[in-house]
Amino acid sequence: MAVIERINELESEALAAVSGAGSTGDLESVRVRYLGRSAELTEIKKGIGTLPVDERKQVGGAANRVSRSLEAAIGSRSQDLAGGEREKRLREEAVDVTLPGVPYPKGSLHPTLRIIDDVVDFFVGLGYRIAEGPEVETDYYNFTALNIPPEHPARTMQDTFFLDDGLVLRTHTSPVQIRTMLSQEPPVYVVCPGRTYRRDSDPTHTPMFNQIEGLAVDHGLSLAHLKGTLAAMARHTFGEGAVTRLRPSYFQFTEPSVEMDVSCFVCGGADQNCKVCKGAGWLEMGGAGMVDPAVLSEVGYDPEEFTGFAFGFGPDRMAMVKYGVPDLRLFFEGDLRFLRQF
Ligand code: FA5
Repeated sequence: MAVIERINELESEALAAVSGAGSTGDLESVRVRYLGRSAELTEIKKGIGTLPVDERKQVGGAANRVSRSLEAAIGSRSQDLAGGEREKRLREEAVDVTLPGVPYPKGSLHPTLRIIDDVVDFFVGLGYRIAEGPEVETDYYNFTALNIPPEHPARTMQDTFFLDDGLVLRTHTSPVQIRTMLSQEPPVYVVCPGRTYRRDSDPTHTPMFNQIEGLAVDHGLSLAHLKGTLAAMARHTFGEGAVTRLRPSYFQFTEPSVEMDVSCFVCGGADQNCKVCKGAGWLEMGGAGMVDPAVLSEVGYDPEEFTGFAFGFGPDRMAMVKYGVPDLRLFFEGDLRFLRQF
């Protein structure tokens, strides 16, 4: 019977095509061609109903047998191909972990940030909390609450950038002391790093600079606690040999007030020509003192019960002396040739 012969021919043709398929994509085309909706075999099956009754069974049987045989052949070929393709992909995508890596440029920490991290780490290690405040401050927090009333000559000690509506760019981080004390009861132990602004520009002054404020308020704190804390901080930041000294100074919000120096860690005071300390043997780090009772009263703390000490360092200056940088303005110019040296 011609139809049966054709079915057998289709089988051999299709089996040859299945073995010849080189990829799972090819195999799918073979499946569509021989078993798909408009494949010749499918058409034959659709036409079975029109055949004479005695042929229907034979043709149907042959067509079904060939369909099953093709499906089985396609299934097994498909597994072989998929396995082969996976192996090929794994081979192609294999990574040689023994090859050297591709180096990529790395940034480094800004020298000021290193000092800030170092100093803040030290105080956090002592149990201090980190506090922050806004860079645009009200006149009240920047001056008045710090015992510097309007018209007081002490205001001229800091060249202020005034904004509208009684706002200023904060000239120091000391307003964070006030914000902290107003938001909590003693004991207080905070360290407050942040950006500050003054109308200054020369090799050791920039209009934007950083400060690190510290404040401790508790029962029985004295100048001795301040001195010990500052000395330990200097040893941590500049090395075990660092020695500190306090000089009398004046701040409206501390009484007594001191200026803190650290021994020159380059020459220790032994070299008249030292580039870092210029032969002085000492480097200035910042101001400090015992919190003025007027400031404690302003924030509602009882100055009879509590005492406190506060300090404000200039980490840019500290970085300048630690890394021997002659001009502070270099820190803020963003020149990569400069920054890459650290
Ligand atoms: C103050 O700002 C006080 N608020 C510090 C203080 C805090 C005293 C708490 C007592 C208690 P002074 O103006 O000295 O103090 O500044 C402190 C440090 O900031 C200076 O020692 C210096 O390191 C740094 N500094 C000040 N002005 C500049 C500037 N224009 N550029 C870079 N650093 C500066």
